[in-house]
Amino acid sequence: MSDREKQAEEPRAGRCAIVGRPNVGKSTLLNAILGQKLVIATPRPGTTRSCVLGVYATEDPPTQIAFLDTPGLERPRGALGRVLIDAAKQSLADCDAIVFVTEAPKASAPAGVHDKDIAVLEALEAAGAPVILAINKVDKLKAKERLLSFIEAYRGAHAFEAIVPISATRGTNLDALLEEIRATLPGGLLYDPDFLTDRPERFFVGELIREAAMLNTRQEVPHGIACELDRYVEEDGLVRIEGTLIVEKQSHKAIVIGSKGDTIKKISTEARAQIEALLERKVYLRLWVKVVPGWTRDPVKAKQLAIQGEQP
Ligand SMILES: Nc1nc2c(ncn2[C@@H]2O[C@H](COP(=O)(O)OP(=O)(O)OP(=O)(O)O)[C@@H](O)[C@H]2O)c(=O)[nH]1
Ligand SMILES: [Mg+2]
Repeated sequence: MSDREKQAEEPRAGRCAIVGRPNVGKSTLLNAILGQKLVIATPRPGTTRSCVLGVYATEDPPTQIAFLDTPGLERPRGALGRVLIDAAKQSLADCDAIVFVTEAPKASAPAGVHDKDIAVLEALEAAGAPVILAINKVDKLKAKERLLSFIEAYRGAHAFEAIVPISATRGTNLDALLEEIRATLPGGLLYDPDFLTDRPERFFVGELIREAAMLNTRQEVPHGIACELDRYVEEDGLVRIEGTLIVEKQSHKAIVIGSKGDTIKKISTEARAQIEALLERKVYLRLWVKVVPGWTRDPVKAKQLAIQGEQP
């Protein structure tokens, strides 16, 4: 066996942050790599509010990649925006590799590096770890030849380890992306073989409730939704959960409840189905809605509510 072949089979492990501007598909990518739904993903920018670890492991060749899903990086808007950006930037410290996710260009987009990616790139330069560019959503690309000039523009903006066009929803090219990440990692293994995440089940329960609420509301309402769990007990083979959806305006509370309570009922039914799939147990779920006026603009409340469920 040549040295090169031996190196290719050596165990390798490390931490890899997944970063990029909001809505490019970071969380969808993590779920696709793990082959299961771990983190929430919605069509609304600003879905992810804190960094979540998800460990990808395979035996062939022995590899463990501790991915960190992060909130989208953008110019901060309001106190909540600052909390999200601080969390994403912190994830860049101590990582062995970075996957920078961007989106394939829309037909109407000007040529070159996306405006909002320029600021993300500045944060990555400061981090110093090798960066792999993943160009996501290539399934939506109509004019494939645009991809070549897009790649050229990004190549000129940073010395990427590799540039890999992918589709997280279709699973396209994820093996190639994993191979590129693996090549940047140090030797050895780090984690217990069945270690998946650093968060307790109840964190993901709160996230699934927030996801259902975000998916069933429109405009500025999803941005200001948070979820707190008031009760979480296991008894008689079922899990009893009571949670409060927090909104920032009285008018938003009316939207979340809906006429005759239709919307909150729908949110509750969808969240319960997702939670039952996660816990593999029957779930009793009761939801309340509370207004905390302007919480996304208050630095203390934004921090508290954005990191709900996080271990102290
Ligand atoms: N067509 C297509 N849509 C995708 C792909 N990957 C993600 N999406 C969609 O893009 C939207 C945003 O996905 P997320 O995974 O929540 O994006 P994110 O980057 O984590 O967003 P934030 O957490 O807000 O920063 C969702 O509607 C996804 O279904 C893809 O490969 N192709
Ligand atoms: Mg996300």
